[in-house]
Order: sequence, then structure tokens, then C-alpha cells
Amino acid sequence: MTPAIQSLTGRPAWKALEAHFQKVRDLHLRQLFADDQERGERFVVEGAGLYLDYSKNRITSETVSLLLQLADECGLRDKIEAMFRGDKINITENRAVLHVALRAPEGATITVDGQNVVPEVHAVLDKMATFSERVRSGVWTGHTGKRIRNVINIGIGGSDLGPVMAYEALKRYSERSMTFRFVSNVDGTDFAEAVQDLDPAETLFIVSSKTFTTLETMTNAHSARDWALKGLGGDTKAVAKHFVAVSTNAAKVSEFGIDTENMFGFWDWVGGRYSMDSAIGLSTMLAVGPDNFKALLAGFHEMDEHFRTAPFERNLPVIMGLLALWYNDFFKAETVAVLPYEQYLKRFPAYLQQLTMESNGKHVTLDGAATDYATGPIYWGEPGTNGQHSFYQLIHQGTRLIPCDFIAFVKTLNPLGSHHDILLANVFAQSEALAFGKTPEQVKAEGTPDWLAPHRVFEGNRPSNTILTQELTPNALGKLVALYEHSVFTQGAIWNIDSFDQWGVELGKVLAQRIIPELESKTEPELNHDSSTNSLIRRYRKLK
Ligand code: G6Q
Repeated sequence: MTPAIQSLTGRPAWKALEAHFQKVRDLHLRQLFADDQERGERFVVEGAGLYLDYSKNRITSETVSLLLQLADECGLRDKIEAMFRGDKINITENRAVLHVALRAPEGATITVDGQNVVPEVHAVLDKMATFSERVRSGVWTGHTGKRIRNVINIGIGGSDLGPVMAYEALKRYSERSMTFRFVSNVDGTDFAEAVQDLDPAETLFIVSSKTFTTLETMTNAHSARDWALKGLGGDTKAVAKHFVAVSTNAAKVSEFGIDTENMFGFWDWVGGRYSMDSAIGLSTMLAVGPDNFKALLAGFHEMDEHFRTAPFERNLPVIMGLLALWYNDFFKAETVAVLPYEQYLKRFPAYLQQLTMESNGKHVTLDGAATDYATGPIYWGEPGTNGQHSFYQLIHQGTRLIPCDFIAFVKTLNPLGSHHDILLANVFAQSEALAFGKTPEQVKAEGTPDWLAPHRVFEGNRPSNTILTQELTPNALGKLVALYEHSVFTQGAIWNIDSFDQWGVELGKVLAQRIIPELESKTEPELNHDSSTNSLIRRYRKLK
């Protein structure tokens, strides 16, 4: 007889956490810090060169012990091993989940279906490096012999957000004589604006699509081909010099007219949102060069090893994942704000939105049963200090609990007077103000009239993490992304969901296909949607 599957909310640690929550839910961070002078040194963890201060969270030592117990009861250790071993943990797609193999050092062995995939990974990396060097040095020229000065990545979702984020994050390391742009939206404006000032003779398109069937990407790729051929006199031989592909689908790449010699492959065990360190990172490598790309991969790998080997109580992704779950499932917080105090990370929150929400936005467990607890929180954010002048108001004085992740770097890449000290003073001040607030007594002591005092009171007790790192290098970026990847894994493992499928996204890919012919047909189509959709379609057809 197979043992009954233990539901998460029935586990001893979950029940203990529920009881414990009732005891600590109203404890104030002011009190917790007053009771323990060393709290700010005790609730910190350092790993793979990242420093995480999690002392300003609404937790006690017992909370941490119980959360760690929950991780053990849920078999987190075994689940981590299963991922690293190449087990098919993405059960709904029957696939291994091996982004960790993308950054495994040469010589490592990770097998999928009995085959070591690491040599293939390195063969693609070598091919990418050779190509990048040729383009960057000017050896690879366009159809007319002109040097390539512009690179446009065409892709969407996982084939766009990672490359965009990494390009912005590592701009300081990029080849400034070249222009890098990213086209994702099927809205023609995206493509039109990306190319409006470019010379096709100097422009290289990277068509990035795992499946090479995605409507948006294929539509943009065809428009790019038309634009390039028009500008280059219509000779289809030009395609070979101005288009390369990143895909797992060689047949479709060749059907499009790209020589598979100019295709950079990856594998079905790389999920789109986990692919920025595969060939999907070709635009990143072209921008920052192969050595910096290698440093990025080394950073990822260092965090992978930390996640795999560090005891859970000193394991950054595990601690962050457990804290996210604590707020999500016990305090019922619905969102997490990610607030990088680093302008180069301006696209990092958008990148994380896909990583976290596409992975853990699931309503059933691995065995298909509806969860009786909330899963993936909503991630959002903007770089500081800009956010301070807008939505921070709600975090400070609104009625919702919003745990925050502050991200800061000790050194700036652009030293400029006292800018960096001012920036860091702000990030430290914000987490301090959120935690400790301002009491009615303090407000009154400032001479505030009684009627105004309530408006100026800050309750505090708003939790946050602070991640402090030395400098934004390619290596540090790899560590930071891997930290969130594994935090997402930790949460998904405990919620017992498939963090690696995306049926909601797949749905979007088919829905529009039905309506396109109805919009384009010359004769009045017979519409069988609901009355709202039918009217919208009719109105659009009439007015367009
Ligand atoms: C990522 C998702 C999704 C995907 C895009 C693009 O995990 O599956 O965002 O990356 O839909 O898909 P293609 O790379 O196949 O074009």
C-alpha cells in the first residue's frame, strides 16, 4: 500500500508554525531589536560572496528553526539533489531542469538520459565565443563588407527578459562602439523604433526562440528580414550575414532561411526563464565579451554550489525562500518588493517577475490536487532612490504588509562626488524607517499639533532583507540571479508545485491564433465568441 501523500498544511512543522505565528504576529521589530543587542549580527548569512542581513524580519530564532524543520520535512535536500542529478522534476513536461548544467565547469558530469551534457554545453559556449570575437573584432562583416555595429535580439519572455536585464546590468562592461537593442513586442512600434536610425548593412539580428514558433518572435523576425533585404538590395544571400538563430529547433531555423551553421543550440532541459546563461545570452556575450560572460557563469556556479552544499541555516537561497513563504502563507502578504539601489539593475525587477511568478504561479500540487495555501507572491519593484518618491508611501504608511528586498553594492562603478554615499545612506535609512517607524510620542515631541500627529506616525514593523555585495561585476550578477532562482526553487519545493512548467503562457500562445483570421478576413466572418468579444471584433473591423 502506498503511504498517503502528506499535505503541506498537515505537516508537524506547518502546524507548529501556525501556533508560533499566533505568538509572534504582533511582536514589533523595535522590541525584538531592544531585546537582543546582537540581532543585527546574528540574523545575517554570508555565502558565495553575498551578504544577506535578514534581521529586520518579523521572526525569532524559533521561527527560523521551525521554517528549517519545514524544509526538512518537505524533503528539500532530496529535491535539490534531484534537480542537480538531472531527474525529470518538471513532471508535466517530463523534463529535467538543468540550468545548473549551463554553468558547470568543463570536466563536470551531469547526465540526462544517460548522456553527459556538460561537453555539449561547453561546445556551444566555445562556438558563441568564436562568433562573438569575430563580430566584435570586425572579422565578421555584413553582406556589403561593412563592419557589424548594431546587434538586435529578437525574442520574447525568457528569450528577451534575461538578455535585456543582463545587457543593462553589465552596460559598464559592454563594447561601447556597438549598439544593442531588443525587440520583443508584436506591436510593430517595437521593431520600427529599434531600427529607425540603423543601417541594415551594419546590423545583425539574433533570432532567439527556444521553439522557433512563437508568434511574436516569428512576426518580428520576418519583418526584420524584409527590412534587411530591402536595405541590402534584395539579395537573399544577405540573410546568412545578418541573421543568426538561438534555438532548440534546427528544422524551423532552416525553414526560416538561417543556415544551421549560424545557429546556437540549447536543450529542452533549459526553461525559458532560466536560459539567460545558455546561448540565449549570445547578445550578452557580444556586448561584454567571452571573458566577462565566463565570469558571469562562474558567479552562477558559485551560488549553485553554495545552494547545494551549505547547511540550510547558512544557505542564502534557502533562508530567502523560507522568509518569502513565511510572509506569503502566515502573514498573508501578497507581494514582495524588490528594490535595487543600483541604476544598472533597473530591469532586474522585471526579470524577476517572470522568474518568480511564472515559476510559482501554480494552483495545484505535483499530484494535481488544489493547494489549500497561497503559492507564488507577486514580485514588483523599481530602483532606488526613484521609488522612494512614489510608491514607498504605501509601503511605509499603507494598510498592506509588503516585505522588501533591498539590494545594494559597496562600490559604485561610476564614482561621482558623494553620490554613492548618498545612495547608500538612503537604502540603509529606508530599511531602518520601515522597521522602526516613528511613534506618536516621537511625533508629538517634534512639536506636531495633535490633529496632525496621526498622519505623521509610522507604525514601523515593516520587514525587509538587505543584500549587500561588493561591486556589480558579471560574477556578482550571476550570483544574484542564481540566488533568486534557488529561492524560487525552495519555495516551489515546499509548496510541492511544478515550478518549471508554464501552461498559462502556453494558453496565450494559442488564443490569439483563432482571432487573427477573423480580423483579417475580407468577408464578414461568422463569430462564435461571447457577445463582448464578438462586438469588439466587429467594432475593430469597422473602424480599422
Ligand atoms: C519561459 C516561458 C516563456 C518563453 C517565451 C518565448 O519560461 O516559457 O516566457 O520563454 O514564450 O518562447 P520561445 O523561446 O520558444 O520563443
